Amino acid sequence: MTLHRSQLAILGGTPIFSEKLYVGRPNTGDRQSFIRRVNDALDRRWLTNDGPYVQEFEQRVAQFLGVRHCVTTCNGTAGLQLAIRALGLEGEVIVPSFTFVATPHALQWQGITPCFCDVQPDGFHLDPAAIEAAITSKTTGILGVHLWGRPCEIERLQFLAEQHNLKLLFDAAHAFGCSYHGRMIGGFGDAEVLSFHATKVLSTLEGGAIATNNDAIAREVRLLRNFGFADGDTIASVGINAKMNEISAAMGLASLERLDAVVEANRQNYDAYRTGLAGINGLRLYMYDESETNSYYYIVIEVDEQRMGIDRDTLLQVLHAENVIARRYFYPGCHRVPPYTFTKAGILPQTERLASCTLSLPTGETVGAEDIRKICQIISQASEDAEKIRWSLKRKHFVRSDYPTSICLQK
Ligand code: T4K
Repeated sequence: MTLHRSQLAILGGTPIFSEKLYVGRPNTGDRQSFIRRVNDALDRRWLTNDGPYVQEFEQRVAQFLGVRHCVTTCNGTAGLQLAIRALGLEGEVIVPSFTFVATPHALQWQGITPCFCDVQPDGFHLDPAAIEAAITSKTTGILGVHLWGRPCEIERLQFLAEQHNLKLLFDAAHAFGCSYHGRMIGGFGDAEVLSFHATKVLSTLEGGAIATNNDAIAREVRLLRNFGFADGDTIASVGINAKMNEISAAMGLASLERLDAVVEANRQNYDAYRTGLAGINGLRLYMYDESETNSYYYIVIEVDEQRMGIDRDTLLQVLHAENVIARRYFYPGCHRVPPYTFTKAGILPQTERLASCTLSLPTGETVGAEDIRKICQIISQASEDAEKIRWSLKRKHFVRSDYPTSICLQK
């Protein structure tokens, strides 16, 4: 199907997709094996509290990651909270602002101040130079984020942590199935925290895990996730309830069984986007490092308004009008949202730049090559029609806000 210029929905045409296409549409695993396990769990009447599917899932994930311990949790945020507690973090912890708000929330929730640091000038991970400048006498750790499945500069962060006697924790919510220098993410730093939320490449509906090679940390997070119970009667620490249940673990196992197929679908989608977006002036698709193992799960573009003729937010409106529900992950940057606005504005230039020009596009098993061809056509068309779109939006805004409804004749 060819998209004609006059057909862009934002200019009055019919949306090219009749149903909404989402970023983060869940991959649902092997349905038969999920349902079989749900029935087993119901028959067994063991539904949570370290059940057999949770144990099997933990073993399989640990094996897959090549780590000594995988301790599952009810979600990734709780995993971060437990890991932060088990590492004994306090005072200030250095963290990027360009991340999902769960990262600083997990610190702030425990009375620890997230100390927002800018990301590298040419990338989207914590900038080691900025970290070094941000370390104070109150700093106890660095919390790096492997954003969009791309690993941080782990070696440099490790070096800084050792040099300044800081703990090193990674938010690996996006990075299941990705490697750094050939080793799977999960085994770096003092611990790494994964998310298995429904929108992630590996899903347990809601869920997460702490992966670590440190026996003491693993033991502590196991206690913390179960009220601090060391055994039936002994309470060893002030824990919470952050346990994964059997239905989630059943989904995790079913999801692991389909992981290769999901990654292959993601890879094909990434290739289709590369082809479809090539040659659009001012548009950059963030590439994967092919020398590493990737899940290819995040399709992120950067819009250069000057060269493309259209800004990111207008492109977002164009896509939404076509039922392509692209997302501005992670706008506007955590330092720009309450309760974190105490951070001085303007001191994180690269974060602010990224927050204003990046867009995440739909991918995953529910998105096909033909869908991607159309999405790329819309983006290309938006660039060509930028002037028309701008005028159309200005006119709509002007008509809506500046005139009484009775004389609103234009659409
Ligand atoms: N650290 C980082 C770096 C993270 O990105 C996250 C979570 C965490 C930590 C915390 O991990 P968890 O505690 O969540 O395990 C979504 C996810 O809920 C969240 O897990 C994820 N990151 C974040 C990046 O995205 P929202 O607020 O954007 O969710 P929502 O409801 O807008 O849905 C996202 C998209 O997925 C939409 O396009 C709709 C689609 N969707 C969603 C669900 C739940 C579906 O199509 N079906 C579904 O069932 O946070």
